[in-house]
Amino acid sequence: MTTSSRPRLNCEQLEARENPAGNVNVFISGGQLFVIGDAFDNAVSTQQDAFGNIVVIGVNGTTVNGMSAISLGSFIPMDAIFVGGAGNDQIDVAGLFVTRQITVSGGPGNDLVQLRGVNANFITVGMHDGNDTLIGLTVRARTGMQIDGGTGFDIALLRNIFAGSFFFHSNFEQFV
Ligand SMILES: [Ca+2]
Repeated sequence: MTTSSRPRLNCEQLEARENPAGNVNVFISGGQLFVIGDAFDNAVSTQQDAFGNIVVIGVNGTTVNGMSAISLGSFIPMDAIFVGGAGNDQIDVAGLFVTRQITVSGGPGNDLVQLRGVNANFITVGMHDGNDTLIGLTVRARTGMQIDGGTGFDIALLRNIFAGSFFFHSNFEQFV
């Protein structure tokens, strides 16, 4: 773990203030957890604790369903889908366990995606357009993991990654 990129989630407040921080729409449908950003610069952290409680927290002024944070109670999602949409988004996922798949889409813009202590059968990350950063710390993809940087200059910082049967990466210009 390096310290160079890790504090970014909390240290871009000045930049974030230049644009509306927007709202992230969170809902559960058919056992799937959705965390969907809007066209602005969203910063959001989804965290699950050891008891299974899931909270979604807005960062740097981003709201979550119009509030600063929401609690979803204790449950294990079948899938979890994170979408940044347009804008320079920061998507943090910590401690999340899902039975099937975690899917993250940064969308256009310079995005930061951070996966910390997550566990899923499949993990798919698409950073899409922009100069993006993917941080993966203690990630367990029980069957496999696929990450795509998309266009732009994309950086991946991966530590303690387990991918059971496959690990595919494409369009990352730098691994640090
Ligand atoms: Ca966005």
